[in-house]
Amino acid sequence: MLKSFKPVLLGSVLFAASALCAADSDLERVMKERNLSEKDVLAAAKTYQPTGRKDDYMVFSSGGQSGQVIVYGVPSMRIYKYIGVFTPEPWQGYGFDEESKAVLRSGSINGKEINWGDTHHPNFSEKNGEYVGDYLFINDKANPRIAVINLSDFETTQIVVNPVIKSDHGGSFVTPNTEYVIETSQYAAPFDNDWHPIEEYQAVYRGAVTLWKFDYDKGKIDVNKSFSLELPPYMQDLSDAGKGESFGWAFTNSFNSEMYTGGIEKGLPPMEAGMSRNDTDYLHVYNWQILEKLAQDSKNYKVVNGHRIVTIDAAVKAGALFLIPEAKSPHGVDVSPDGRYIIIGGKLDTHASVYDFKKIKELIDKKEYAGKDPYGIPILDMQKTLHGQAELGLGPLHNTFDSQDGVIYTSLYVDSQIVKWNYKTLKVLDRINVHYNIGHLDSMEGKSSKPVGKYVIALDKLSIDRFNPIGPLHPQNHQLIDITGPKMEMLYDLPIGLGEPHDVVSIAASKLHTKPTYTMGTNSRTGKQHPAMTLAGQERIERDGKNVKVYATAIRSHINPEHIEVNKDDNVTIYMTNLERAEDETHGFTVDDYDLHMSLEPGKTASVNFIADKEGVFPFYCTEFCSALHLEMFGYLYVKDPNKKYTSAKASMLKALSPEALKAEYDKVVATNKATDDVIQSVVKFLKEKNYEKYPKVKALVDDALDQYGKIPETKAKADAAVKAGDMNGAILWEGQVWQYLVKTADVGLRAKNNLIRELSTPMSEAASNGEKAYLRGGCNGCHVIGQVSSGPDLTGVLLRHENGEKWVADFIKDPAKFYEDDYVKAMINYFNLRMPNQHMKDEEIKDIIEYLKWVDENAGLN
Ligand code: K7E
Ligand code: CUA
Repeated sequence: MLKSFKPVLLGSVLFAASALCAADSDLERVMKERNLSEKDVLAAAKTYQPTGRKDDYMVFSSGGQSGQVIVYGVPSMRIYKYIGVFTPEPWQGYGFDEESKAVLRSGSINGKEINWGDTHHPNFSEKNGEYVGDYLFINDKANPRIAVINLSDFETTQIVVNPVIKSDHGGSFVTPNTEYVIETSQYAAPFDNDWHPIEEYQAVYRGAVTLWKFDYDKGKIDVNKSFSLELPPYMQDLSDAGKGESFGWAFTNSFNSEMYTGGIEKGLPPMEAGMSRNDTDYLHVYNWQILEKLAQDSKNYKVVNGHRIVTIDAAVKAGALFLIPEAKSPHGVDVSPDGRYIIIGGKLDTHASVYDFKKIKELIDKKEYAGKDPYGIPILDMQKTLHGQAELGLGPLHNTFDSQDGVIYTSLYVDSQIVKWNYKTLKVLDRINVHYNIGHLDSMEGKSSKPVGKYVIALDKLSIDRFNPIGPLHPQNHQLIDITGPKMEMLYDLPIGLGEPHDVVSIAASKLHTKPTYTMGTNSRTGKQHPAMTLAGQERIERDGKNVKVYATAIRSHINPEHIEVNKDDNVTIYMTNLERAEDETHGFTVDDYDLHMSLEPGKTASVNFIADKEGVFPFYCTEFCSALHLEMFGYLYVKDPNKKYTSAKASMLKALSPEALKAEYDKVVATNKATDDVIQSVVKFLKEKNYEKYPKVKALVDDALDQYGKIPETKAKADAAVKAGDMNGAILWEGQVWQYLVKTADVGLRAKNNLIRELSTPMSEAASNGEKAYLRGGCNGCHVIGQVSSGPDLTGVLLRHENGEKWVADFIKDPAKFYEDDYVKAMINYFNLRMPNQHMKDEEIKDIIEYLKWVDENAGLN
């Protein structure tokens, strides 16, 4: 096996043709030890991201019963974030600070707080049917709601509650220019909130599709401009919006054309039997452009719970609603990228059905109907609208598309397979086993009008034997499959440890434009400036009767104020602004025992509100390990009962230091500060000489460093004043604070310097870059550290150290032993007590290494 392995790998991405013998024998050994096949290693090479390498696609997965959205990368399948949506998420402070609570609580239903959600279908904002990485929408099936997530910071900014339906499933689907977000009911129920017995099912119970109007510029659903269409109680299911040819239309499945109502407890056959009795159910076809107009005239709609519902009658009269029989109990309905075909998974049928919108439209235009349903909705003939059916296997559920014309991938739930087929020719092309019981699947941007393909992700419901056991509740399994070749290739299994994701959507990472930090004082949930934004020097505590407002700031590494004193039962609000401007300098904030938390990314202002109903002393602290003095970033909340008498204990138990000891300590701090400042000055000199202002990223870091540095004079003045006043203790503490600022300045300054060096270094030629790789592969860095003497000599300038340096170095690498008796080399061997070994470099590699060393010399001045 290993014999046949070499040629495969030599041609592969994993190793350049110049791979060393040493390297592939290591590989062979690891493969043997870990029992990996060639295919495994190839799959690893296709998914592995070396440290620092970023993913090509970002995947947004519904979090199922967790009520959240999970974000991971492709091809690495590394998880990036869990976005709090319908459920509190403490890390982000979601549901624990006031700003996010306002969002979460806007999802309350009829006054009841809802703290969980069953998320099913995420979708991106679209332009011309193509994904735009501005917004993500997701539905909650259990408590029919839609959430809007702003992709500039991956935060949930809006939740709307459906006023007329009681559960949803066909959401959230987006029309091609994000005009509307579609949400369709699942289980029929009365629109109003009254009691209606099941005998009134056909008369009063209803389904509906809600068209939520999206205001793109505001990034918000406009509830007042949104409306619904009344539908029969057929148990509507998944939906999709038409595009291209079918623009303006939308399609929704259903599974209870029987209008069966169950009653197992009364001895009646169960729902599952009654609802799968008919051979066909109904595909609903409706035109949202016509409905939009109908919703402007009150004779076409009724108002329930303050919401407009266009009636079935009005929609039928206007030619905006039709039914087409579909194979019984279907599940997914997906419109092809060009909008011409509508593909429906059979679920209980082994077929997928392909409907041709052209044919549908012709029948509609000719008003050629096969009949009417009991609600008067025209029915179009199934056979006359079908392009055809393809026999795929057991339990076809969902579809996703490829960049190749006509190519589609369909999940088979019962068979645990993905079938690749062509919806135009109706031919099956390939199939692959997945593990196990797949629901949705998604190729990259696979449901947009321009699918990329490349990979398919299989969302497997069961994972049984795939992972280490973690108890009876198993993770879901998201499998990554390579679809670039004629045969699908399994690459990777990702256990999902948070809820049952139903669906994912994927987008090219380049289409996401996230902000690195907030504009100072931003309320991230509104995107606007927070009215309680507090800048340095504005920190204060305001009291108005029982209402106490604390305007606080956080910056490495203190919270200001550090002591907050309130009376028992005061209504306390702490507004906090993170004054940091540097990326990734997040602080968190909590008050112990009060069930509060906020996450403060740089520039963010958030707040916590609570009734101080418990008397005592409560530490509050920063919850992100933000600096070397993060543990010191805390303070105390004192809650005092104003009606109680307290006895005081002895104030201090420490003996005072002698004046000499104090003076010595003071001198030591001052000397340390001087030394630290020298380091800073050398960094500043370097930065200035190299015109750091020209590099925005470096400049941002330097600005941040100067922020810290700028606080020194004021602090230093306090120290000096303390010396004058004879308060040496105070002087030491203030000088200590000066040191804090110096250290933070130095920390950020050095980061700026490293960044600048990266900016300034000349780009490596291909040969030099190959040389660096050969250098690393050969393990040269084990002894030689560029820029510094290590267990071998520094190689900076090595080419200049010898006459005819390039040749000398090349010869030396080729056969070091030849030089062992050479005077210079002998001296080196003695000094380092090591001999340069023969690394068996090929000539080409040696040439490249010389190029690399030239590059090192060119950039030597940057160290
Ligand atoms: Cu689970 Cu789209 Cu809600 Cu199918 S759905 S599996
Ligand atoms: Cu701020 Cu830890």
